[in-house]
Amino acid sequence: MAGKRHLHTSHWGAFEAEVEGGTVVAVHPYRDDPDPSPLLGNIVAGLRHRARIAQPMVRAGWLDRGPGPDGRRGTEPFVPVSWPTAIDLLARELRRVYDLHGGEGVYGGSYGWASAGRFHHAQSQLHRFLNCLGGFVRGEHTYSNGALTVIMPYVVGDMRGYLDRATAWSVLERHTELFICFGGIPLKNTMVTPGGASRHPTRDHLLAAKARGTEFVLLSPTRDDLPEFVGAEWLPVVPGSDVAVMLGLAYTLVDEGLCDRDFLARYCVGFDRFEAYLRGTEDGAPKTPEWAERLSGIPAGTTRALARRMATKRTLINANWSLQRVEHGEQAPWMIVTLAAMLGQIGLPGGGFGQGYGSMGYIGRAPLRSRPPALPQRVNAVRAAIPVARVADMLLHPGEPFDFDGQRRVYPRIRLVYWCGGNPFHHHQDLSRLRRALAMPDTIVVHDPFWTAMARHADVVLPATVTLERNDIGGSPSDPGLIAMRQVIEPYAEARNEYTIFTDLAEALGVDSPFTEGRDEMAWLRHLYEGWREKVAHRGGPAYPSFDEFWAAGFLEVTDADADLVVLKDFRDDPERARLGTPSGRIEIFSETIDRFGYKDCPGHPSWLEPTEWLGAPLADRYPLHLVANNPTTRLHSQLDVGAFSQASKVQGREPIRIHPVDAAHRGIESGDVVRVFNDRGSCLAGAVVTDAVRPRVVQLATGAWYDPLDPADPDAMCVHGNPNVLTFDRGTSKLAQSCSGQHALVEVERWTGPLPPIRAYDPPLTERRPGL
Ligand code: PGD
Repeated sequence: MAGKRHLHTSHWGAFEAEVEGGTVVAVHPYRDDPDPSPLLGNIVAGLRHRARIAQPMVRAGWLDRGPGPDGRRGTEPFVPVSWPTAIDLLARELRRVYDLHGGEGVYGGSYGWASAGRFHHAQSQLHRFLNCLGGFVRGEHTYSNGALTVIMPYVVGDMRGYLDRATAWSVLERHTELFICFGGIPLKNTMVTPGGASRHPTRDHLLAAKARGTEFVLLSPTRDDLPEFVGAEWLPVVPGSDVAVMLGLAYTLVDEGLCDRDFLARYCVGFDRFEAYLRGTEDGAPKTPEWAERLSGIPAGTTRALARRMATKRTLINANWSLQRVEHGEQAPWMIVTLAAMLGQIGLPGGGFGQGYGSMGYIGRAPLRSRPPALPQRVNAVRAAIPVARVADMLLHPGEPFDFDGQRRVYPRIRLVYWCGGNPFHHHQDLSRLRRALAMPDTIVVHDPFWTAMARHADVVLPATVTLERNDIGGSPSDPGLIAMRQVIEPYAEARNEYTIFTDLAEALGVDSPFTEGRDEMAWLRHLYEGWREKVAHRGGPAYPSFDEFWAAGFLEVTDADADLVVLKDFRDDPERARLGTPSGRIEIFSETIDRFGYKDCPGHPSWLEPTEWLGAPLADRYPLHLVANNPTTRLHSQLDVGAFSQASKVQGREPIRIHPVDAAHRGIESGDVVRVFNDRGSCLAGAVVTDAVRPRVVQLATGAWYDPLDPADPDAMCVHGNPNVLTFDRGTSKLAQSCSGQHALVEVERWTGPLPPIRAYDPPLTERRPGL
């Protein structure tokens, strides 16, 4: 007999958990989802996996020697302790740090995706708690799209608005004639939305567009960045050279009189400065298609022909966020807007530019008029903040100045790092350097359901529940489903909800009243839902059912959303009335503000700036392969790497690395071999998959295999599992955004002929029992 099914949700979509005898025996896609994510296949195995953290743990050295900088993090055994001991030790350490150093000594940036659920969202819980204690140093922007969110306000006056309010897929499928996809529209990425989606419609939109006759052009080093069924023309661009191709297209538009000069005059500023650059008046190098071909490998004739097609058809130019997660990542998004402005189609249905249609599921979906409920975080009394990806710089260089977005700031000296719901060993670059940085603070605290590498590098480790073990409300700002995420199984071992952990700590520190406001879990859910319902009603929106009715029904269809949006339509209709938030009120192809900053790595107009690591760099003589370290197909980031779907993709237990047949043959590598991938920063093992879906001289190794150092005591140790962030470099995109540039690195690959080290990343660390704790 089948078990009882419970509706629930995850960042990769809604599902039904089938429960029998108190355990989840199967996970089924939500019945109304036309294209459910295969990542659902990872959930069941993760729930009771040995990699779950069973009880609070304290690093033996921290317990014995007390707080302080320590290079032994990640190597010493842990001492299991009771919850009262853990709360007492941690409350005393928090009190010490806040008394001596204030919130400026606490890094609570705690970047990461955590889990779906509006109340138990780990970072929101942490931030609320730390704000009750006096605040914390923040991380600004994201690893996902930090370069984009910093540059776009200078160009179009806002960014959040354009991400949330991109032209709708429903409009694109009806109007776009030519869809230029820099980085493609990989369906794997569109499966994911922070907070989860109840339906995944992107495949259907692409099918509808194709059926209507939309032509697709894919510029990417990997062919499967667009599904085969759209029949795209693949231009296998040299990684990191997209901006050169865009300039070659722009040059053709100017050279052949295909530019919409009226649009540029009416809606933009600074095109003259950019045109001078394009023609080579400044640097003697006209950015012709031939010039672009030398950098990108795309034949000049192809670029010219494409520019002509773009000028005659309703054209949407989309750049995925991967293009801005590289050195000088600000340039591609800026150049996309410039190209679209030159075509004069911005604000028309199906034309103009897009940023991230292939990066995240919510782009192009109808935004709700009232964002779903969220836990209020209170006010942070600390002003200090860093660009989020500069965390290792901050820990290694306290007191040193750095440039960011036109400001000169100073890195604070951090004594305590508190991380909930993120895994820097997944998301950060140059992991040897990160390990050295994590030796600097006095104390590191981590809450996670799993023994991630970050948990292993902490001093106090507290086991968190997963969503199926707690009650929550699931929803996202661009999805029509609000889901009652009812608890369906008991917490694993001694795992607790973040809210319970922080409530206990808040009590011990005397801030329970501002933290809890007297509510327990269910009272909060009721409070958040009812507050949202009232807000919707106040705005004149639909009358939604009461919390009790919603909770009993399990699902609410939210109908109050903006459908069929066309981005910048208002601006096109009346650029004076709908002025942009830029200094000129227009699209800024040349930005006086950015120019004034005087950053060589981000000048006043979009430019080709040669990356340090790409196939055209001198370093390519030693490391001749370009590594694309992109987001994975078989899991969300590093989440549930232990799951069945993720495990099924591994090659001899290692993360698959894709390599072109010519490069493989040259190195004597065959599919199924284990290979060593290396450069000056580090090395990892991976499992070879030989395929012509990657361009020659490109290898692709997704992020998310759990970091597994051969010798945990050696910060430079080889990762035996295939985490590409041992190879990537830890430098900001530029002085402007200082964002994550983890997508690219130069490497060499060789067959691994040594004994195959076991995978230990999923085994709990060594423990040392101490009586009475
Ligand atoms: P996740 O693996 O999602 O990675 O980096 P991020 O840190 O978000 O980590 C989330 C962690 O939260 C997991 O360990 C999970 O177990 C834990 N967790 C889940 N639910 C809960 C909870 O309720 N409570 C607690 N305490 N923990 C929970 C993602 C980041 O990586 C992103 S967004 C991008 S786009 C970047 N992409 C790249 C890239 O393209 N290339 C490279 N080289 N590096 C990247 N890093 C970035």
